[in-house]
Amino acid sequence: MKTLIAVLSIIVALLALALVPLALGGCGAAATDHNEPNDDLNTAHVLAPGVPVDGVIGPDDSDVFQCDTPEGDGIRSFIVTVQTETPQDIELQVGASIPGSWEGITWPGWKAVTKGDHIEVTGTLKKGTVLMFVKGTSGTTYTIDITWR
Ligand SMILES: [Ca+2]
Repeated sequence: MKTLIAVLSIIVALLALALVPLALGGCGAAATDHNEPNDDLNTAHVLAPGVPVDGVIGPDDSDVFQCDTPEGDGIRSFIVTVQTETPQDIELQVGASIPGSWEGITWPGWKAVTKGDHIEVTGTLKKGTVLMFVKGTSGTTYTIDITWR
C-alpha cells in the first residue's frame, strides 16, 4: 500500500511539472511564431512568392527563410520585403545557395535598405535558392515576403 501511495505521489508530481510549461507558454501566446523551428538552413521556412508570412523574433533567435528561383532560363530579379513597425530592431541578410558552387552560402553583396516601415533587399539570380536571415530584438514582429520579376 505504501508503495502504491509513493508511486501515485510521483505521478502527481510529474503531472504538475508537465503543466508548468503549459502555463508559462500561455503568457506569451501573443508572440507565437508558427514558422518555428526555422533557426538554420536545415529548417528554413519555404516562402511561396507573393505570399507574405508573419514571424516573431524570440530570445537568441534567428529566422531563416528560403525560396527557389522560378522555373525557366535566364536571370531573374527578386525583391525581399520585411515589414515591421520597428525596422531598427530587425537585421535582414540575404544570400543564396547556388547549384555547382562549392560554397554553402554565397553572399553577392545584396544590401538591405530601410524605407519607412519596411526593409528591402533586391537582387538577381539565375538559378538557385534565395536565403533570408532575420535577426533582431526579441519580441519584434514582422512580415516577410519575396516576389520575382
Ligand atoms: Ca527561429
